[in-house]
Amino acid sequence: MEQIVSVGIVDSYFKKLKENLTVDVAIVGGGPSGMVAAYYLARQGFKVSVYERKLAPGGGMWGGAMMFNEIVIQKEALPILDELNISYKHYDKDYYTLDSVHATSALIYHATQAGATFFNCTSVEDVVFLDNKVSGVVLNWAPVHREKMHVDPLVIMAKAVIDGTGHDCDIARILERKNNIQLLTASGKVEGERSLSIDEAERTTIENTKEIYPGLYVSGMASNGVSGGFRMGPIFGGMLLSGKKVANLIADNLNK
Ligand code: 48F
Repeated sequence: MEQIVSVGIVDSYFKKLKENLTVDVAIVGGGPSGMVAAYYLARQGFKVSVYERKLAPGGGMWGGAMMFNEIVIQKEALPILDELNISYKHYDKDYYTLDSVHATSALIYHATQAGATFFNCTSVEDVVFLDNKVSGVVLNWAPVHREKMHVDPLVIMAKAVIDGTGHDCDIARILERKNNIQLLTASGKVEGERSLSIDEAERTTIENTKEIYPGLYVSGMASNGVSGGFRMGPIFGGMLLSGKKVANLIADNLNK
């Protein structure tokens, strides 16, 4: 019995890892925008993997605002909630409230059910840079990073990479720092996030969702961080719509 359990886990984990050493789309960050992107891309038949450094995917969605576990969504994002069978209640004008635990777990369920493969406890520490294009991600265990252990990484090749790392915009920062390159932003660098301005931020999150360097796309809060947009607090419609937009952009480009 003891060996059946261990062999089953080791066999199935390494089969999964081996099958995902080359993917169509590598998504860094299992926040709401990354998971919505994973759902729409996997549903269209693309091979998608999501790397999340924490134990549980979900990013900033679980905790609502100051750990009051409710979030707000505006009406433009309702079609995504309806498609994913996520419940919401009308609150005021065009705004709705959702239980954040229900909504976050539903995003995880639908992304995995559509065929996306998640690797949790896994940090992306670099990108693969070939022929002036982002061509994959460089992985290590999140605890290796936390403990600052000197351990070399593994490489995943991908036709497209999404930086869905939220406020940190980790991957865009790694790319500009290590390769001294010009991103598709006003200064050619990561502009940095601005203070809170909800309506403006929700609009620009979607506007700033784009390919910022050949092979590297940004979604969610990372889009605003990279292009100098505002932050918005616990309203999540922009995150969901950004995830859908980046999935469509990548699908169009990969289908060309
Ligand atoms: O921050 P996060 O939830 O991303 P998002 O989709 O959503 C933003 C909102 O939660 C919120 C907001 C909306 O009102 O402003 O902040 O833009 O999730 C990002 C995920 O990326 C993981 C991190 O642990 C989090 O779960 N992450 C960050 N850097 C890395 C990473 C990395 N280098 N490797 C792997 N995962």
